[in-house]
Order: sequence, then C-alpha cells, then structure tokens
Amino acid sequence: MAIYEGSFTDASTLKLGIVVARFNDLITSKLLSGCLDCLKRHGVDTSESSSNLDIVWVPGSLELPIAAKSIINKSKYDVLITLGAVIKGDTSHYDVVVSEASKGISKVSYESNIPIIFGVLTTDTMQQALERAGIKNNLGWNYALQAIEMGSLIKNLN
Ligand code: INI
Repeated sequence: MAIYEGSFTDASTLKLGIVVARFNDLITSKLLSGCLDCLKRHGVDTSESSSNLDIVWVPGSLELPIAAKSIINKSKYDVLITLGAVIKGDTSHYDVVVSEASKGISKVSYESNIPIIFGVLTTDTMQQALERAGIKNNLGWNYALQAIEMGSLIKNLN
C-alpha cells in the first residue's frame, strides 16, 4: 500500500506563482502579505531576486484564470495561488464574477495538471472580508499552506 501526502517541512524547492487581483486591493494586498509570510517561514525565497516565486497582478478576479494559464505556459510551476476578493455588497454581478473565476481556475488546473489554490474570498460585506484578511485571521496564510501541501503532493505523484 502506498500513502501519498504533501509535506510542510521544507518548501524551498517548490516553484510557485501567485496571481493576485487588484480589485478590492485593501483586501487582496493583505491576503498577499499573509501568503508571503507563510511561504517565507516554510523556506521559500520570497525576495525580489527569487527564482522560485513569481507574482502577477491582474485587474480583477475575472482575469485570474487567463493570467494563471499564461504563466503556466511561460514557466514550469509546481503550484499556483490565485488571490481575489469578491464582495456582494459592492456588485450586482457577484455571482457571475465568482462563478466564472472559480470555473476558469478549475479548468486551467485540470488541463495543466498543476494545482491552483482558489484563494478568492467571497463575502457579503467588506467587514467580513477584512476579518478574513487580517483583522481576525489572514486566510492568505491558509492558502499558502494549502499550496505547499498540494505542490509537494503533486510533485511526488508525477
Ligand atoms: N472583481 C473582483 O475581484 N471583485 C469584485 O468584487 C468585483 N466586482 O465587484 O465587480 C470585481 N469586478 C471586476 C472583474 O473581476 C473584472 O476585472 C472586470 O469585469 C473586467 O473584466
């Protein structure tokens, strides 16, 4: 019997890409900081000269899938993280943005066989988003942990 699991002990050899939406930048920049903090503490070189980490900014969550697809075609990654914030109070097309972003990201992940963490906060209010981006907890940290787990797992399985 074989049991496969991701490892959290050393992420220094993982090649990661983060695609982050500028829309609701107050939230997404905090998610990015939490994410980078977690990666750094797990051995990832997060400096500007890092050859194992790339960051791509896009206008909004709807653009996350195409940017994810483009960087996958450009370079070989073990895992990607997508970060966005869709807040219901702000938009009448909340459902469209959430649905298209999630479907698009899943499609790119399945077609490329590269895990892509769905780090898009979907909340009713800005207050809820703030709470998940640092006031209470920073989910950016969780998304980074999930990326380390999935990146190392799929690397081992391939
Ligand atoms: N993009 C988001 O990331 N979050 C939102 O809450 C949001 N709202 O409210 O509309 C949003 N819209 C922009 C969208 O993602 C695209 O950037 C835009 O439609 C251009 O294609």
